[in-house]
Parts: sequence; structure tokens; C-alpha cells
Amino acid sequence: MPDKQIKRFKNFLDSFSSFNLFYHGDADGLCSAVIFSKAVEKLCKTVRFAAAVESPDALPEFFQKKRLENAVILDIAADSAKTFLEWLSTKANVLIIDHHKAYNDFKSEKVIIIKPQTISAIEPSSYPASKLCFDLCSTLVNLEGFSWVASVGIIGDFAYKKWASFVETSAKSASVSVNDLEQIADIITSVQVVSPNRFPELLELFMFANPKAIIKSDFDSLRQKALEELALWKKEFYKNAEFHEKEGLYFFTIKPKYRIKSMLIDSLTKEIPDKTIIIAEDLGGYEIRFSARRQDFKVPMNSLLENAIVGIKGATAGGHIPAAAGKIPREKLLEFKEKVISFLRSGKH
Ligand SMILES: [Mn+2]
Repeated sequence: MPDKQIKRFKNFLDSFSSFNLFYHGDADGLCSAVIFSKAVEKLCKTVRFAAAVESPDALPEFFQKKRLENAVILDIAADSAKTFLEWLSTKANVLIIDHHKAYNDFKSEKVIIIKPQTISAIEPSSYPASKLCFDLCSTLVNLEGFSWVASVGIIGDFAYKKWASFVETSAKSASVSVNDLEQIADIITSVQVVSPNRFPELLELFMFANPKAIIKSDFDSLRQKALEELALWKKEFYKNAEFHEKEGLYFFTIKPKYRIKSMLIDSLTKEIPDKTIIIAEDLGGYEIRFSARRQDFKVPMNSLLENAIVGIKGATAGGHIPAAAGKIPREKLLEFKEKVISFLRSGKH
């Protein structure tokens, strides 16, 4: 890791006695928040505030009401919202630890952006924020006892292959199996699906409990509920999803009871890794959120979605090559789909 970035990171931690965390509400995001909080605790400092956030566009509302000295943003590409970040940097000191696409060279004394792209040759989607957080914080404090948390984040973000020996070693030293860690990642995903308002409680549990206690906690019943919902929607997908054979695209619009989209598409992409899958989730609001997956790296999902929202006001999109997401006003869904198809046809990627 470049010394200059570690130095800025250390200075940031030295400058405050308490921190405000904003983490992505998924397995990798929560694990990043746990690791950062553990490091802060070891430095005899505190986390004042922590919130799970669904996407970068959910960030601004937090800063309109509150005046915050600092903001630590984990596993969220806040640099994709440049105007917001510029505005935020006039109000708070910002630390972003993230592994999504790097959007621009945001240069400000008050903003530190740490991404795998600047420190290693590993494809950024395979270097989860929780592992990045672990490596970064480990330069300051000893976090050996919490390597299993980074492993849960790694599993949650599909990066197990890349870090197999790290995950296996950390499972062993926590006296659990890799399977147990997978189950914990599923528990976090289930909270994301069934009960996202329980993230603060889950973070609390991770701060005090060992892996076995997390598996035995009542959060495991949420996992059962989410798995039932998942089975239902998978059946629905194979029956009713639009398949565009020439473009290698599955397009599926759902109106689910729970926010099943991410869990569903992550499960489907394991079964159909060499096709583009897009799921649009209609929860009845003004906007429709969508996710895209493809595991063979033949089409970049981030560029595909970014291209499909060009010129659509109020739409956002971004992410990784194999996994990306975004949102659009509901009346633009058809236009969005047509742009996706024409991008795939053009072969511009
Ligand atoms: Mn992540």
C-alpha cells in the first residue's frame, strides 16, 4: 500500500475522537463497518453514528439535517456523485473506502478516497471493501481476531476464489467452517431483504458476538424467511423472465413483497454466469431500481447501465464489471430496456 495514502488515513483517524459511518447495507458493507469500528475501538475512540445506506444517492439526506465533523463512507461509490462530494467537502472531512469503479480524480484536502485501483493490480470487484478496510486498519492496529469478519464480506461479494486461503485460515482461527461464514453472509443478505431497518441491531451483534453466536441468534429466522421468498422468485424467473437470445440477455421485472432483487440476482448469476441478467424491482414508488450481473466479464455491467440511462433525468447507475445497479423514474423503464438491448447489439463493449 502506498505510504502516502496510509499516512493520510492515519492522519484522518488521529484528527478525531469519534466517527460517523455510512456503510452499504449488504454483507460487504456491514463487515467493513464492523472492521472499521473495531479498529476505532482499539484506538480508544468511538463511533458516534452509523447508518446502512442502500446506494450513493441516499447519502445527501443525512447531511442536510445534521452537521457532521467527519464522514466515513464504506463500500459506497460516493465519488460517482461529484457535485454532492464537492458540497460535502465544504462541510465535513471525508474518508471513502470503496472498491467500485473509480469515477474521477477528486482532489481535495478534505476528501480521502481509497480504492484497490490505486494500491493493487487486483480487479477491484474482487477486492471487497471489508478486506480493503481490514488491510488498511491492520497497518495501525492488530485485527487478527476479526479476520473472519473480512472473510464474511469477501464471501458476500463473490470474492472467495481470489482470497480462498485467507478465508480458510480465518475460519480456522475463529473455530468455524467456511460454511458457517457463508451462513453468516446469508444472514446479512436476509436482513437487507426482509428487515433493512434492523441493520443497527445487526452491527451491534457483530461488535460483541462470535460467529457461532451470530448463527444462533434470532436473525437466523430472517434467513429462513428470505430463502423461502428467494425460492419463489427463482421459480418465477425461470418461468416468466424475458430472454433475448441474440443479446444473451435475461430481463425480468418484479413486484415483490420484500426487496429481494439483490439476493435473487446473485443467486441466478451463479447458475447463468455467461448471460447478462437484469432485474428491475418495482416497489410501487416513483422510481424503479435495477441490478445487472454477468460473471464472464464479456460485457461490463457498469458501462451497460451507465449507457442506458444517458439523457434520462433523475436516473443513476454504476458499479463493477460483473455487478452493477441503479434507478430510473418508472415511466422510463421501457426506454431503459431498449437502450440496454441496443448497447448489447452494437457490440460497443
Ligand atoms: Mn462491496
